[in-house]
Amino acid sequence: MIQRSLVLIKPDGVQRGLIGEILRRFEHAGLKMVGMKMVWMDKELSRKHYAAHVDKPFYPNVETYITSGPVVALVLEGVDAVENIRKLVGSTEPKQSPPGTIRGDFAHMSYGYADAHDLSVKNLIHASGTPDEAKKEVALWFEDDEIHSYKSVHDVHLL
Ligand code: FUP
Repeated sequence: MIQRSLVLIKPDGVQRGLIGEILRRFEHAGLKMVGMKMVWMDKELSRKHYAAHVDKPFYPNVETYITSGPVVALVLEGVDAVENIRKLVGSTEPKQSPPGTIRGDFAHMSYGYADAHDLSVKNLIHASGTPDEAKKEVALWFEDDEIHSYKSVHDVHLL
C-alpha cells in the first residue's frame, strides 16, 4: 500500500546540522518527499501533536525539548511508508537503536540518563507510529495544498 507518514526532524537534528543527512537517508530509500516546512512549535501545537502523552509524567520535558527550536516537518510517501520509516529511524530510545538506523548512527541517549537529568530523551526524529496516527498527524501539520503530487524517478519502478 502506498502510504503517507509525518516525520519531524526535531530541534536537536536541526541544531546539529543533520537535516541534509536525515533527508538523504529517506531519499536514498526511495521515499518521496511530498510536503516539507520549518516550524517553531508552540505549546499548543505540542499538546495537539502529543495528545496521547499530555497527561504522562514525561510530557513537560517532551514539550520543553520539542519547542526549544525549529523542527523540519515532512510528509513522506511510499510503499508501507509508516512501517518502513520507523525501521529506518530506529527505536524511540537511541541507546536501543541499532547501528544503521538514523537514531543508532547519530544519537545514543538512554531513558536512564534522560530521567536522571530531568530531560526528554533526545532522539532526533518523530515518525508516525501507525497508518491511523499518520493520517491524523498529516492533517494536523499540513493543509491539503501544502502536499504535492508529482512523478519521481522511483515511480517508474512501482508499476
Ligand atoms: P515515538 O513513537 O518513537 O515518537 O515515541 P513515543 O510516542 O512513545 O514518545 C514520544 C516522545 O516522548 C519520544 F520522542 C520520547 C519521549 N519519551 C521520553 O522522553 N520518556 C519516556 O519515558 C517516553 C517517551
